[in-house]
Amino acid sequence: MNDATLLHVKRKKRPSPPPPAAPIDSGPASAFPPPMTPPVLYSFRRCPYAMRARLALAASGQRCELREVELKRKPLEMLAASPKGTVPVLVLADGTVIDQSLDIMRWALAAHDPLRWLQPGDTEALVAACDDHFKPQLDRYKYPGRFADAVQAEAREQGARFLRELEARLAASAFLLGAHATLADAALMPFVRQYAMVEPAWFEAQPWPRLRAWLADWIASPLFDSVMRKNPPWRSGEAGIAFP
Ligand SMILES: N[C@@H](CCC(=O)N[C@@H](CS)C(=O)NCC(=O)O)C(=O)O
Repeated sequence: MNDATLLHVKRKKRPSPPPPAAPIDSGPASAFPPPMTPPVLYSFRRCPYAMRARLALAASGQRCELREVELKRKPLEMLAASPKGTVPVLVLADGTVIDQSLDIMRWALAAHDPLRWLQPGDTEALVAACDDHFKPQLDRYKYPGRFADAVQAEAREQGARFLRELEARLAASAFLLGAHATLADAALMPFVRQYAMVEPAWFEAQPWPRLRAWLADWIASPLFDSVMRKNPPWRSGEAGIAFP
């Protein structure tokens, strides 16, 4: 599958949806060759960090056992693997734990990168600007009532500064780092989406036509759709969901 298939849904016929996710069945004991144990992904559907990890895992075609987490009731198995208690967490078959979203993205894409998301460029700087500066402003902006109005207005403006930079990039090229989507687009998209959802009418009225189109294309893409399916919370002892 190439970029166009995944991202430009409006220009392409939407493929028929994949079959519903089913619990992983490792098959009969006699199966040959022996089935590979997929990595376990602890994830929370609405978490933007988990979304970016799922996007990269799906883009790479890396099969996982997805365990949907409730943040108020984190599984002990997840905390044993990663005591810091944030999602996403990926636990490989050999016990290796990867518990930073960006590292999960890089791990998946290093194994298989059919969409060529790993590209030289400003990826680190863009992701750091998003995670270290934009995200804290987004948190102040998105919780009405938790902060004073003036704090919220200032946070919206601080966030808007970052989005103006993204708009300028998208004026120069179709995606943040060039002519096709890369890890940077996938890593930032879930956060821009959250910002846009705080005050949709206000966001729509901003002079950011390219950013809006970029976001709309991502949201409409089969790839995004495939990582946003709803799954029941995982319970200890149960099989997770086959993902993607
Ligand atoms: N730096 C981490 C941040 C992950 C993160 O903060 N995830 C949030 C959810 S969006 C979380 O799990 N918070 C813990 C909690 O709310 O208890 C990463 O990139 O993976």
